[in-house]
Amino acid sequence: MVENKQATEPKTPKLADPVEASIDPATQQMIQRAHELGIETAFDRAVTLKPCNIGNQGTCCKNCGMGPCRLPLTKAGVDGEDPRKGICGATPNTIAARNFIRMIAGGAAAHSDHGRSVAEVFQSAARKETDAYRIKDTRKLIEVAKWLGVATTVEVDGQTLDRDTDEIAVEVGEIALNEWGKAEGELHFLKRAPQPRYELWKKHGVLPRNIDREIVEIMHRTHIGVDQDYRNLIKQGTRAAIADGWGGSMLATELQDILFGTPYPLASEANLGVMKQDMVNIVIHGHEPVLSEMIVAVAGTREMQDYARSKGAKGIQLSGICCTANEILQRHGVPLCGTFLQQELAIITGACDAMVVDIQCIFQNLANVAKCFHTKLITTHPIARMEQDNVLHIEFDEHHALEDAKKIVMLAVDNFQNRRAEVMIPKHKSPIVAGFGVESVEYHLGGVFRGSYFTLNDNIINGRIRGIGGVVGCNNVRTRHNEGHLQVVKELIKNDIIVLTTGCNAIACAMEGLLTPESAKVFCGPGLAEVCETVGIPPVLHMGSCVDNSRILLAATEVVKAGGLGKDISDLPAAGSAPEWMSEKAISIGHYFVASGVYTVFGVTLPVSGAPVFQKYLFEEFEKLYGGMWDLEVDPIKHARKMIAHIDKKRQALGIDRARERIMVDMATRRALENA
Ligand code: XCC
Ligand code: SF4
Repeated sequence: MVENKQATEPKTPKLADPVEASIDPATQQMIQRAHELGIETAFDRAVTLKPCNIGNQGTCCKNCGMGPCRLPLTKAGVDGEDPRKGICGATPNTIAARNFIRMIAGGAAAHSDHGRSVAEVFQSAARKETDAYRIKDTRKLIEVAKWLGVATTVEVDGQTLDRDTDEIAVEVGEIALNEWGKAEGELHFLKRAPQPRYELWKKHGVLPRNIDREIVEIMHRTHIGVDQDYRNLIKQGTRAAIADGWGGSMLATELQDILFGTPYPLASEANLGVMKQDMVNIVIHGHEPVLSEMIVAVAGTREMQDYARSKGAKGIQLSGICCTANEILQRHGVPLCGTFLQQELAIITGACDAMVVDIQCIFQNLANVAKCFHTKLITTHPIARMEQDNVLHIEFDEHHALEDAKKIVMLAVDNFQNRRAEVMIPKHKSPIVAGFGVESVEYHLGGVFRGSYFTLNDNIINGRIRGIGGVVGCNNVRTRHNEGHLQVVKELIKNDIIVLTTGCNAIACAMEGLLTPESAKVFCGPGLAEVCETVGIPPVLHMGSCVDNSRILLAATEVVKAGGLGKDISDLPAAGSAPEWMSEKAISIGHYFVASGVYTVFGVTLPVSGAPVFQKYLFEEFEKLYGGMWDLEVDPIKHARKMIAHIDKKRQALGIDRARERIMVDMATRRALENA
């Protein structure tokens, strides 16, 4: 036996099947390329590293040194009383709820800390401590000032005059930063929600006091021997999630818009094919646009373009991965290089002269991949560094922002001539229109002179648009890359549901060509197609990065305010989805959607299945409490149909289900007339 074993050949590592791993041809091509070059990616690791079945169920607790206590739910399930307990007696519900809200804490912390960084830069800009940043959108500054309780006018000799915007900005900065740690009161932006929603939160005792406190309290409550009632635990999870969506994330979005400009629709391109063989490729990856804004500014200068030419390149091509990509796309039209799961592949093209990363969703394996090429991998944020020694760290500081950005761009340009022979950039890319937001939806659907949400509401009421789907979130290597995203979105628009998208779902839709007005004719039901063609918008509206899910909350609020569709977000014919989620941030987003009254379906898996009572609480009881609830559906078509069924349920409750039937007849009749 022993001899036999020695005689066997060393095992070749199992590799991912490119076609099974992704539906995107560029991604398939690059996975194949990685195999040829002997480079391992996340797709390969997913084949050999199986997920833990107990963690997957949410029932592994390692919150103290007596554990980890693992309480798997067997296939047979539990009949009668559940005998499972940790050493301390914690039930599966307690354990799953603790784990779940710790995920919310992680996600809310990530979004909100990003918001805090932006607020700090905002403060420096307002105080004029930096030349690199200044207030760009004063209209939005005034609007946000009002929500933060900052006076925008002054009384002088009995006359009301506009207050100096510099003064307003300083005060906005101070009050905004205070939202993270103020000792009293509640978050200012909560009042932006429809009033019944605010009152409901108040009634349930989940109005967040300040952002940091709600996150800290989760860590306290989930410590051994504190909160041991899943209902009370998730209540704090709700409070922290609201502090994310209507607090940290919303502040990030609003302050970024004021500093860098509110996005308006613009054209660009998406997928690995945006990289250029004969240009210096700088790929920007992460989430915070504070640095990438500067790189965009610097890379576009005559000086840097000339410098690139002096090194034999035709110029500098910027592109982005993950949400930093979405940020610089929506404000500058910088093309999208790819989604979360394409980050390693961008380097494997051999044409990435520098990958610049900030925070969140950055694979540590990028360093190992970069080692196989000439690529400079540059970390820039003090809280996000890598242990590998081929990684450069150029710490970015808003006080010398332009210098830092210039250093990075020059490093990339200098590296162009170190490229080796093995460049292979996939040809695939799609044209896109991105940069939608609360303001531009109003503009497009209402027109210049009567910008409002009435037109959107009219079209929902008359049934041309059946409802609204918010489809967002990550890629997850446990499911075929982009397949869930695209099947869900296509099924929705086919059924006349307009889709608002952010994050990696937005990038997936971009790569598929769904972000063009022309796609309406190809993929949409007749009602939605007609609306899109009339106003010239895509059926899938790119609303930005993951913190910009706050735009979806505010757009939903505008729809409520425009009238005719109920009094609260939970009355709207709308549903949320994250078909390929993976990050803790997605859990926080999912939960603030639910707490805001939205039925929200996740794909892949949800770490609550090992605690059926807690799961039922989230999936069913929550609807009675908040009007929104969680669901899990792995099959993308069923996933979309569940959303559609919910939307139809809401249409019926509003009494507008009949209208939709009529409009369909009308359309057919009209078509017949037109053709006659
Ligand atoms: Fe990250 Fe924001 Fe998820 Fe994409 S969608 S994988 S969190 S980049 Ni936010
Ligand atoms: Fe086990 Fe309880 Fe400790 Fe968790 S807190 S590891 S369930 S003893």
